[in-house]
Amino acid sequence: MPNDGVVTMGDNVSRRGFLRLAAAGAGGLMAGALGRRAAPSLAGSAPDMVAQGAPGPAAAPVAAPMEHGSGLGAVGDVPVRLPGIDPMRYLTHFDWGKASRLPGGRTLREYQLIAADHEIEIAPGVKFPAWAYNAQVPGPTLRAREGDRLRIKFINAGSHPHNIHFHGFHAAGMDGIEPIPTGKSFVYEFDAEPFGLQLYHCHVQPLKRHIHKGLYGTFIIDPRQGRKPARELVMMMNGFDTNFDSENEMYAVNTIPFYYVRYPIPVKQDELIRLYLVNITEFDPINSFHLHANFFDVYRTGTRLTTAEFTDTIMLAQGERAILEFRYKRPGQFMFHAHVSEFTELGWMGFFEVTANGAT
Ligand SMILES: [Cu+2]
Repeated sequence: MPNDGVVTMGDNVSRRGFLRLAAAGAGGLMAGALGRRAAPSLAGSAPDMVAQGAPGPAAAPVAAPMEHGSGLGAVGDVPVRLPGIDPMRYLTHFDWGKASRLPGGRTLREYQLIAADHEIEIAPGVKFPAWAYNAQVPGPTLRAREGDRLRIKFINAGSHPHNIHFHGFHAAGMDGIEPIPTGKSFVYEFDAEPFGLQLYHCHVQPLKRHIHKGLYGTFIIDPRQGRKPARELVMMMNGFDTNFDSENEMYAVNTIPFYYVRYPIPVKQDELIRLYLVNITEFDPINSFHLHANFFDVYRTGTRLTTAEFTDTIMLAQGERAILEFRYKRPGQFMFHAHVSEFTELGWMGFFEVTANGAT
């Protein structure tokens, strides 16, 4: 095995094995749990799989010791700014489109989404041959206000037919189920309704393949009257089947496993946090979110302004969304993670770093 940290697809190394090795290097906390499933071989996988690397035992990158002292966060850094998967940027970056006024005063918002093949690195040495909108996974978070007119130009620059299916109200011809061939484009146009936390994704068959390869994004329609000022964050719960055996080897929010363990999300004590939570995880029927040392108000799909649920754990099926609102009463580091324990151990975990009031 080469000791440059990369092996080829011919080597019998699995992603689970990779994480197990890395976790063992980081203190072994998760080693037992990670080894529960039999390690599938990479040999004989899907034909479009590119060479995927995984570090050998001697070369396994090990997470630096963290203040949490737990040894969590088994994988090292990946160059997130290069492949369009910067999880910190994704949290707060909204694409409002190019706005203009229509006759009569309504706002027209114009967006452009280009589907293309992009290799992304989701853990050190682990390359995933993604299909991505605008070269990022997830795609950009589109944002509009209730009643705006939306015009989305879709260009298929990928190697397969793709399209965009938007959740929401629209005409049958705008439903995004017709495949758009490679090299072609299509303009989707509809009104922004209903308000809420919506979703868009490719709807070409086989659907699970087109979605899990990375063609999905969030689509927020603000109510006309707006929402209370808050620190707004977007979290897309996703997973990656890196050896194409129809089972995820890694889980995350916002693509990179354990990213927010290594880089906790900064928030302030007492400030209102509004979390736009979406589950796009393929192959597993549910995903979930659990917040430590706190509870949150739930606004399912964000389509009502009143909450009917106050809890610390929420379960979402694939495609389901919820807006969660909460505040931290105390400073410190607080964990959040899937309450499906296996997902947690395979990457879906993070921390909020709550700064005390008055602290700089
Ligand atoms: Cu597609």
